[in-house]
Amino acid sequence: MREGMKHWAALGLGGNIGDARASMAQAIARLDTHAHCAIVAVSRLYRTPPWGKTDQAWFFNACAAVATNLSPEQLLEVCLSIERDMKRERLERWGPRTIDIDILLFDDAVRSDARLEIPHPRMTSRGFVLMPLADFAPHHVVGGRSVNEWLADTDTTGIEIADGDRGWWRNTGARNAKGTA
Ligand code: A4P
Ligand code: MG
Repeated sequence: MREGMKHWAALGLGGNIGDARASMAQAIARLDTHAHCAIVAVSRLYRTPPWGKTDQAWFFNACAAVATNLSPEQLLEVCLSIERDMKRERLERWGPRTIDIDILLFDDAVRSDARLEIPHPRMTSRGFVLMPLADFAPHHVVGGRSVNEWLADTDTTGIEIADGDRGWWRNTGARNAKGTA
């Protein structure tokens, strides 16, 4: 954990419009260059069949861990502003999107209000969240069970590794984020 950054958060990223891989890389790079956040782990990059609304393009998904001294609300604001900058289209629930950034975990916080629910309410039933999260936090306990235990009970049919190099986000992301972080 970087000095002064006392909190740990896990984020889930996904997208299925345009160059979603580049958008996700850019989002992670922007978080890493933020004055109050530092990326401490990134999962492999996954290619996943659409969940919920199935008649849409496949997604790219990944997870990242961030060290931060922001509050959960402030971190959500940072994530939403990155989404806005990347012109995310919010047309329909569970529908196509350029980029979606969810806060999955924030330390051991449990909270549920209209604006922010932690742990993310649907994370323990989604293979596209649990598989990447298990790359760096397999033993983290959520709702009484480890990430690996939830994963063992989850349908992961069709999920593929698109890039097994955990540094997949560095090239495109760092270049694109320059001057915009
Ligand atoms: N919000 C509350 N809690 C949180 C949290 N923990 N993290 C609020 C982030 N935001 C949180 O979000 C609406 C509001 O939720 C935010 O403004 C915040 O105040 P949204 O992202 O606009 O809503 P949404 O994403 O359209 O709906 P929802 O239910 O969050 O969708 P999901 O759960 O994100 O699912 N299939 C595959 N394969 N891969 C995917 O990534 N994603 C979805 C979207 C569906 N199917 C998918 C994928
Ligand atoms: Mg969301």
